[in-house]
Amino acid sequence: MFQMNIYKSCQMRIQSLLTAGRLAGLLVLLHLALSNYSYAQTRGQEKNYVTIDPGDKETDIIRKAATVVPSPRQFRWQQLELTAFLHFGINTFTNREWGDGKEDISRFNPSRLDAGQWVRVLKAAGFKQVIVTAKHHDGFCLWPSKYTEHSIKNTPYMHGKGDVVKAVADACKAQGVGFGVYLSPWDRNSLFYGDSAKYNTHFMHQLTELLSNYGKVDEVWFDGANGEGPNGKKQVYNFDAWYALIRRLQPGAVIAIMGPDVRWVGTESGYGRETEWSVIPADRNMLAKIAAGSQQDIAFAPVGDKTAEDLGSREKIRNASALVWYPAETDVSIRPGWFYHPEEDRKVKTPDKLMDIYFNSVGRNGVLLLNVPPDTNGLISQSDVRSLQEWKVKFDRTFSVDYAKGAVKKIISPFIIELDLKRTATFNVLCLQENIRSGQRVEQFTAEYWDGHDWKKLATGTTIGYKRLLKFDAVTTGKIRLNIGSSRLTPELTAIGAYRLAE
Ligand code: FUL
Repeated sequence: MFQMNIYKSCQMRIQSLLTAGRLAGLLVLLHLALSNYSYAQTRGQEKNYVTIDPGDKETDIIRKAATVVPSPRQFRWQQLELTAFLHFGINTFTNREWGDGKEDISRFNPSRLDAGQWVRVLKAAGFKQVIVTAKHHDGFCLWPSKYTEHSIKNTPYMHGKGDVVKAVADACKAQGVGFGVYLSPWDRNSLFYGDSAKYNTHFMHQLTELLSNYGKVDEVWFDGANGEGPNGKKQVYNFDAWYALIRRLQPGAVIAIMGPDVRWVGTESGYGRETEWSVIPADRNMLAKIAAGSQQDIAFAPVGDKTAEDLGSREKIRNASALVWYPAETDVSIRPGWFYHPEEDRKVKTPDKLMDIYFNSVGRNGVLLLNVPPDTNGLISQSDVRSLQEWKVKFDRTFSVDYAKGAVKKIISPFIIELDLKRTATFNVLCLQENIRSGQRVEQFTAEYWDGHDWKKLATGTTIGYKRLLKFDAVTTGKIRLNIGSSRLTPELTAIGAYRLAE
């Protein structure tokens, strides 16, 4: 059952038990993870980080990189594929993107707020987890925090008795959707901000409220904005203390962006990297601290520019002192802005654009975090609902028929697999997945099809990771071949699927 869940997203699973290669040491064939999942779990170092020893040669480093695996919470998160952001707050009512913390919060009064509708719309569109902006940079709290007056408790909404964080948390629980909170470290309202120790304590109080009073929290999202405090004082965030608190109160939650579990992909366009490694260089000193037990289980310390073109190739990891599993989250808004603005009703991303974003985020080894901001009524507006619905129809039509399902697989060599579809089919999408519970390994591949006389190129690529989607001009064929040109260790694929993009 569990295995079914893991691999459900690509309908075709390589079912044959071609696991002769289980015998370690043998240079084996493509491991087919459905059959050797438990094996993969018990072998290797099973950590989401590894240190590089001074004597390690490049081959040792590559092998180490190939066996770094996601933590259970990272793995759960990766499988969600689609997560959503709900930017909602005082900015919704002032029609701004960034409030300055001086807003008149009596303007916050959604007339028909229905968090059930938010979650329903998103769930129907395929989203598995939602993150609400409990507090944005303006400091306005969507829950009745005891630690500030700048909160929903002092607005006309429900005569101060409203709690939007609770409404979202309850709707998520009722509908079986994951729940997360965005708590902006930058707070332009708090008088403590800039007085580092005081503000850090204040922030811990707010985090404690959010992590204690709303049931299970699956993701905590921090951005890196760090503006000046009053009088030009610089606020230094005590991230370590915040992480420890989150691990204590909500051990299952991934901590994203300014956090140890999930990395910002580096743009807000919705388009991830062509080559996306989930294993990247880390700071050895930081890892040493983890090992010492001061921050059990917090492996955070990636180094370098997160927007760079290449984060984890051989070139990048060659001189690393440590490596960490730190996967990419691709955040983008369905509209130009993060908050709702009526003038953007006609600028909502089209279903085709959303599909393209899916291919270039989830299909590039990332998780999509799509922002869908509720309007001043407190509802997701019709323009957004329509676009999401139409996208979902296309999505289902595209991925409901896997032309490679039931194909006969032939292992030609350790790095070549051939699929005989047993009929001819016309398709223009390939879906490849690696068994990331063993590590991310594939560095280069070419997919081909048999045109009746010869093998012809379909697509080439570098990384696969959790999922790689490839689009090409439609072909009609009875056979597909996958050539792994380069892999850090024996590749383990969990899926090869062939689909036709819906018109
Ligand atoms: C950024 C913020 O400054 C934006 O307003 C938005 O919330 C985005 C998701 O994160 O850091």
